[in-house]
Amino acid sequence: MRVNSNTKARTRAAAGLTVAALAAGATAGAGPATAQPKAAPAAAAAAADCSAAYRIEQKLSSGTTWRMCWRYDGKAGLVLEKISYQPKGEPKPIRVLNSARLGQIHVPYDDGSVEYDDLTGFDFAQGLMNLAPGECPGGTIKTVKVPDSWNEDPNVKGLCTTTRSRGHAYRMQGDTANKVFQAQGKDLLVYTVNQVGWYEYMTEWRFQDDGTITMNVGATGSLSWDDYDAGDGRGWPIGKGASAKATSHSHNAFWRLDFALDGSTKNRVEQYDSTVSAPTRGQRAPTTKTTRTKVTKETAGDSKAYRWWRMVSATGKNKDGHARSYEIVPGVTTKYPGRSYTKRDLYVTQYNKCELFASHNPGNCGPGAGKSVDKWVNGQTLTHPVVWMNIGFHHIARDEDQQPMPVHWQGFSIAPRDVTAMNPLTPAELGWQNGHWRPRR
Ligand SMILES: [Cu+2]
Repeated sequence: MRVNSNTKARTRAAAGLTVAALAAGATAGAGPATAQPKAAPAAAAAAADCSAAYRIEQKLSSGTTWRMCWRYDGKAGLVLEKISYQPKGEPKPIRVLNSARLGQIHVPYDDGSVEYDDLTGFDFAQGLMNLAPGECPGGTIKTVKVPDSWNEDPNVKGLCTTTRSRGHAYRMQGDTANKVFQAQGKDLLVYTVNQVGWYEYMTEWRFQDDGTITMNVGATGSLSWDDYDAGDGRGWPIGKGASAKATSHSHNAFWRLDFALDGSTKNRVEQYDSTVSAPTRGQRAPTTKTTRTKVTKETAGDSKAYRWWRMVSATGKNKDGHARSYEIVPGVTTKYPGRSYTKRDLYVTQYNKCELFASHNPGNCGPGAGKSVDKWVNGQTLTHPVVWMNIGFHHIARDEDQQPMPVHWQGFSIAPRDVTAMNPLTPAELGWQNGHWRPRR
């Protein structure tokens, strides 16, 4: 049976946690037989950087193969490493990331009563939940050995890898014979569920057949039953009348991405901004000008309209001779200004193996190094940039949040820019339409 050994953890919810843990344990024990792991593909051995048990390799029906290794960290939970992308027509896998993981989930309550650093302080990793086969439709549930487990048996059937359709990848009316080119996109999904107090967090990684990677945290489970004492403007009435107000709070999620485009960590960082100007004499319409700023030193940045960033490969070019890159596509965020580390949307730091969590970093990274990502932005030249993305969600509860609470998602994407010379899903018939093409008659 699971018992929360961290007596400092969430004292206000501790009693509830025990009940929830009991219920979860009972459910898992009584569940149907678990999914059988599939045999590892034989071809994977050649490209393997990890043993079969820690390898994820998926060739999607559209021809794109994703490969990676996974491990499970005692604080960060799921860590994906050595992630590579190989669309059809590419002779070998293209490395994208050395490492991709959560960097923190920071949860401050609006009444100032409490705030949580869920990964470093509240046993997020130890809260890994067993998944029933139905929670991983069409996929494989891998067994994870949880470090510092609360259980007698530290093994949890907790890592799902599966595939999912995402609707149209593209559609185009051909210019002859009423031909329609269309494809349905396919994604590899990799996810875990981690319980922290009354909440259950889904950590989902989506690897699309077009090279895009989307990472999301979904919060579900239950509202914290003990946080119903908010004053005016700090909560929302839940249940009959207005006697009980669930306390509003924020979920500030951080991801830490260590890029290695084409296998090199010496990626360059660029920021792009566009300005729109009113028409001048002789112009029929407003004009838009886009400028590039090279980011050569550690930086803290803010998302805004007409701004984006990209990581550019130090070595790799596509078949058109363009440098390969991955663009950072920020998701919807409510930035929480209450702490120094949540004040900015994006941080880029020089790699340091000790700098692993955006706040409450457990490691001692040297004298005066500080414990949070904002402190690590201190002017170092970027030769091995690490990207930290901060996506916040302000949760004002609603009646529909009970019971269970519907999953609310927050996250962002990275999308390929010039990794391939054309759409990686281009059908053979259209392969000649690259660049300034003209219709063939
Ligand atoms: Cu919430």
